[in-house]
Formats: sequence, structure tokens, C-alpha cells
Amino acid sequence: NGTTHETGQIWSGAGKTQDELMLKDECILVNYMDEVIGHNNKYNCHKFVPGQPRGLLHRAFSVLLFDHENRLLLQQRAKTKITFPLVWTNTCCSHPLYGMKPCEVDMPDAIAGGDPKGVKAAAVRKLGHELGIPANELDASRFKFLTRVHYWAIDVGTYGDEAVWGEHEIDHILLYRLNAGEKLTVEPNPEEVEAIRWLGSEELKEAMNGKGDMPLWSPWFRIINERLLDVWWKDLDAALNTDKYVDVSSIHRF
Ligand code: DMA
Ligand code: MN
Repeated sequence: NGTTHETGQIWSGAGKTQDELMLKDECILVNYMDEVIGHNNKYNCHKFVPGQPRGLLHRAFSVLLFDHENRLLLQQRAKTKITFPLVWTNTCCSHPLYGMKPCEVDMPDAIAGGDPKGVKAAAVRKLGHELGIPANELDASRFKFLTRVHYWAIDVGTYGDEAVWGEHEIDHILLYRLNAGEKLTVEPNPEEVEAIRWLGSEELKEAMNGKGDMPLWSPWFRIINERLLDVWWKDLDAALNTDKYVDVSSIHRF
């Protein structure tokens, strides 16, 4: 495990691709109210160090993608992910980035209006990168933005003695459902995703009981699942097609 950040040097133990993304991806820094206050790279945002014990608060998104039969697509993170390797989680989690085209930085009025196009564009980008879902098989306007979750979680150093990583985010939750007969190509990128599984609500409950072959779950998906998802999943037509569960003014803090 090296410790230098020079281009091409592997410092995390995870591998060059993830190292490079750690420095290249420029996350959006936000305040407690989710207002943009700046930007910094993924490394600085996620490294928990003395004096900055929760990294830097930044904006994130979580996609929950369902098929026509209301099964949720889950992914196991690749073993080469620097943060939270090998844990199971929702379809796709990532960050809208600063400096992207189209722009991924949403302003408060877009969020309050229920149509944050920036995180939706980021979601299309990352569903492509992580799961190989072609952009032309997705319709960004069909992402349903429901609410925001503010949480932090520690991921005790997987790579090297000093590495202590974590998350401290305001996570924008996006739901998406395939129509009957709609084609979706899913070709997981092994640098990002170890495995995928489509599970119904009851199957997920069983999978998360710790006794099966999916023992590890991400802290943010545990929060979303325990606090919010149950209600939406039971009433998925309304969650997707009406504003019954839209809560754009709250930031749920856990
Ligand atoms: C970060 O996910 C976002 C959440 C909601 C935890 P990630 O670590 O998978 O992002 P990326 O793959 O872009 O590093
Ligand atoms: Mn993050």
C-alpha cells in the first residue's frame, strides 16, 4: 500500500482506476440546508482524519430501480471500491459532480420544484458507468425525486493501517420503474460492481436478515430501507406517479 497521490501511483491498495477517480471526481460541498458552498475531490470528502472526523459534507444520490413486477435491482459493490467494498446496496449510489456537461449542480429552486435535473443527469451517467445501462434506454424525466437523507457513516480502513474512510452526505433519493416489456441492458462493470440481484420486498427482508449469502449491507441503504422504503414499496404506483410521497422540503437526518 503506497501513500503517494502522484498520477499512476497506487496508494489505496484498491487499484489505479479507483485511485484516479478519487482524485478526479469533484464532489459538490453543501451546508446543512443542502445549499452549494463549494467543491472538492472525492478523496478529501471521504477521508476521515483528525480535525475532519466526518470528511466533508457533500451531495449524493441513491437510485432505486424497479422492474415492472416491482422487484428492486440491488448491487454488491466491487472488492476494489475504496469505500465500502463488497457490501450490498441499492441499484446505484454516487455523487453529482462539479464541472460536468450537462451540469450536475442543482440549485435550491430546482430541488424545491421537485425536478433536480443535475442529479438525474448524474444518475444516468453512473447507471451507465457502474451497470452498463445505455443512456438511450433511460428517460431522465422518469426519475421520481422523493426526498433527501442526511447521514454519516464510517468505513474502517480496508486499505492500509491509516485509511479510515466514510460518508457524510445529503443523499437525494430517486425512484425509477421499467414499463412492461421495456428493454433494459444491464452489464455490470467489474471495477464497480461484484454482483447484482433483483429482489421483491419480501425477498429483500429475508436477504437482509444476515443468515443468507448477502451478509453485508451499506449503512445508507439500511437507513433508507428501514426508515422510508417500506411505505413507498407497498404503494409504488402512487410513489412513482403521484406526489403523495414527495417531500422536497425535508432533509431527513439520521
Ligand atoms: C456514494 O456512492 C453515494 C452514496 C449515496 C453512498 P459511491 O461510493 O458508490 O460513489 P462512487 O461510486 O461514485 O464513488
Ligand atoms: Mn460520498
